[in-house]
Amino acid sequence: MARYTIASAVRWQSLSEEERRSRLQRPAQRASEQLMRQVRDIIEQVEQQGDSALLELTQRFDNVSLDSPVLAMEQVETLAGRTEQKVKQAIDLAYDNIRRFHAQQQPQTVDIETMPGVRCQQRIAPLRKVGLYIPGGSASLPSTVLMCGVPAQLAQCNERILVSPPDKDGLLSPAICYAALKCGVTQVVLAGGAQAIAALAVGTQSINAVDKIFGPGNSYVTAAKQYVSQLAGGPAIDLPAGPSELLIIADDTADAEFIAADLLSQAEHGPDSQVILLSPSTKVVEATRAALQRQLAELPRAEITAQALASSSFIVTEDLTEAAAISQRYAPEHLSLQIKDAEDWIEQTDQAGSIFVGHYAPESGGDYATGTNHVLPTYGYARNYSSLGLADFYRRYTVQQLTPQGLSLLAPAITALAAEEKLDAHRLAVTRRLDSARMQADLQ
Ligand code: HSO
Ligand code: ZN
Repeated sequence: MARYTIASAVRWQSLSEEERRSRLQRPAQRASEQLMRQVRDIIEQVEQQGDSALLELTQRFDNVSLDSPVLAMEQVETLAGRTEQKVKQAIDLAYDNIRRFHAQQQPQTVDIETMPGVRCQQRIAPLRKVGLYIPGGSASLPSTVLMCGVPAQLAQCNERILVSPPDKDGLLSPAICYAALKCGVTQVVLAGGAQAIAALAVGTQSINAVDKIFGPGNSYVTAAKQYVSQLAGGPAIDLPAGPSELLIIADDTADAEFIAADLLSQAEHGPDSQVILLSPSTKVVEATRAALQRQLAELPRAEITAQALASSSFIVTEDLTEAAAISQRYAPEHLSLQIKDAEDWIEQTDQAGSIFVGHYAPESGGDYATGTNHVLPTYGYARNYSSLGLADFYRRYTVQQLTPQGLSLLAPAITALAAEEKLDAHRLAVTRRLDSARMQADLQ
């Protein structure tokens, strides 16, 4: 049996501030200048040559030659029909739960009178055109189609364009096609990487430019999303994305085999995934390290997983309160609370993208089927960003309506503030109305 290096455990109290910081540091993430330059060249090429650039770049990077970057809907249907029955059923169940949970997230409209005659509304409107990026290759993820596609469908975004890199036959997996059809995707584009993001951002002969781009991707995709979101009139993007993370807090009621299984499930995403275990129980930490050693050897993706584990942390804390404070400081993408009365700890550990409560909530449950979204803030952004939800597929706008009475009630405040800011035209836009015969008549 292969032996892998599992990082050794450390006691938080024995670490200096410097060591603590380095323990909780994410691997450097800034896109290198070279990567940014490549991404910019690709985007410019797509901007100038449209579809033909897309085809050429797909040939270069994915090694497939296509006639068109668009996969015809009939083809999508044919491919979807090849989905195994049990995969279809799994997608159906996941779809239902994700739909149920997201349907309840309808953003609030507001319609009130702030003063008599002063009506203010907040209205919402679906984004018209959205792009859903679905990674391909060894990380081809039909579950991500659901996470982006279901809320787009619920919000009724008019155009929902799925882009994903083609496999070696120039196609997409049956499961991706099946999930795409369930979500009522309106167009399927065979393109990956920065070129796919470019097509969504600037449009080509056969692909419309979109208002917002969703979905995770590799460093090229992430850099391209950042780049296009800064273009004048460019699309919005969902979240700043980074490698996956899982932080587990466990006490001596936890089962080391469960903890190990969860840590591995997140570590297998890629060598740069980060997993952290915090526990006041040295016994639990050591039992988990031993379980990892055993379980890891059985995994098909053991090599990748082991690389992620080599940079993971096993930290012994004074108590659960200290563990909670460390978790808040790290702000993980996923937080798992495998402790007694776990629900009571949610508020103290709320700086996380998604929280898994108790011994029977594996992180993979949320990845696929509980109903929550798996597109989540990483890299500490759980402090200031939210998990993907229905609201992200809408925009809000406001409306105000004033009666003559309403305007006369507001007039003293508006004119005084305009005078204070020395913006005379602002003040006059009010007083010219107040002084008008028309308003005097309407006030009667
Ligand atoms: N855990 C990933 C999502 C995913 N897992 C998709 C499996 N498939 C997000 O961090
Ligand atoms: Zn996962």
